[in-house]
Amino acid sequence: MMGPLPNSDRLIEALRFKAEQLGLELFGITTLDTPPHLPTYEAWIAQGRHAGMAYMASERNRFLRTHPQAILPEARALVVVGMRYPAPQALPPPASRLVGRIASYAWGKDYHLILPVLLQELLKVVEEFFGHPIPSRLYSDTGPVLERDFAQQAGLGWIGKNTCLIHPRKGSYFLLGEAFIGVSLPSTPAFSTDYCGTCRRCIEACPTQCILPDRTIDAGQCISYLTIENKGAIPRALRPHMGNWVFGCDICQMVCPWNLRFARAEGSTAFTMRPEIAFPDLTHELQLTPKAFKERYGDTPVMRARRRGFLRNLAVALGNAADPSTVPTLAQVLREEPEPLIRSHAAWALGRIQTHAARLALEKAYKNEPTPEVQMEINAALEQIP
Ligand code: B12
Ligand code: SF4
Ligand code: SF4
Repeated sequence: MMGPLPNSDRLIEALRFKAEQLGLELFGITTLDTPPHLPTYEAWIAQGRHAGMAYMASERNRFLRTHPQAILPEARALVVVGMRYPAPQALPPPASRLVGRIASYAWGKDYHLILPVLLQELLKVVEEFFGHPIPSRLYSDTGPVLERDFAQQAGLGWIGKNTCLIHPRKGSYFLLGEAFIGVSLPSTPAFSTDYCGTCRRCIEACPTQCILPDRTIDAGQCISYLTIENKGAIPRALRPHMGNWVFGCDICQMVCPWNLRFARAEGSTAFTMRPEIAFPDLTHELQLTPKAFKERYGDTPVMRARRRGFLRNLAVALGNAADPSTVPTLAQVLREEPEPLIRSHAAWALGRIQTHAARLALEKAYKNEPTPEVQMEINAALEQIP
């Protein structure tokens, strides 16, 4: 364990400079004290707002979020960084109604793979300064850490009503990462101003009205949760609100004045943009084989939904488009797709289309359907068709 540092200002400037070079536009340092809004997290868990993300409520998770020092006993400081991703408006949506929409943080290589590598590079500055290895632990959405609270403590921005960390001249399209390090460093000043003021745009724009008054989200209702973290069926009542979002949701950030003013079309230099995945062709991708899904999304965050969850989301988006031209594809998926979860949501989509052909497809599929849950969805869909 290292004691307080001589020349720490010089080290911090060198770290800030290196962070910029690596494309980490937000940088700060804070202590390993219990995060100030821990009670907000505890209340969120107690109210079951974490929905199916059971890991968020485990004993271990709650203990480590409360006692960050226990994550790495040698740690004496926390370096927090932010990597910019492209604004969702960077790419204009195609004219076709039959495309889905992927949240823009996922338009490239998975940040879980990028940020730890950049943090490792950044820490070389500390090791070079001391001339020997320094104990460290790196996270980016990969551990039991209240990342936004620490980012605000390290001065990276404030937490908006949409619960995102927002920088007053750069907006909120940032992914966060942290390095617990075994040396004491002076903290950068915490960010103490709340620039939301009387604005409520995010609250009003949220399609499922899941933004709560205490700057938390009712995750079980959030499109981001429903399309990424939720592993089972999407509640029927919420499906119509999802529009064409098939992985994540950017609405509460897209309407934020701080993004409208300051977001940039391009992400950090470290963000490898893949424009071709932003607006998936719904009928084409609903037929992706496991191999084709992996080839297309293998190194992107979309893998988190797996093929099963992603194709489920595509079916919901097709139901919301309700275009009769998609009946043959949906009917084929309902007959031939091995995964019951996808068949269920394809049945719902057919029920939304409401044509004679959609009814016939549902009736025909019902006869050969082996899974009771899918049969129930088919019945519910048939009830929707007058
Ligand atoms: C679980 C989770 C989700 C869940 C729940 C989101 C939520 N808001 O709770 C779901 C799946 C819905 C989700 C969605 C998204 N997520 Co997410 N998610 C997480 C995760 C793993 C934990 C968040 C958490 O602990 N939630 C519980 C709540 C209670 O805590 P919190 O959100 O951190 O909120 C704190 C503040 O609000 C603070 N607070 C409360 N009141 C007040 C008042 C004031 C004045 C202040 C200053 C602070 C404050 O207290 C809370 C507890 O400390 C973090 C990574 C991590 N380990 O932190 C990423 C993380 C928050 N997600 C991230 C991203 C990018 C997203 C999406 C934008 C992805 C997308 N496009 O679909 C959306 C955004 C939705 C939204 N508006 O939040 C980024 C956010 C970056 C940023 N700029 O803020 C993170 C930090 C991942 C990362 N490493 O970059 N996410
Ligand atoms: S990500 Fe979408 S659904 Fe979730 S809170 Fe924001 S606007 Fe609402
Ligand atoms: S839209 Fe308005 S209220 Fe919501 S986070 Fe942005 S500034 Fe705050």
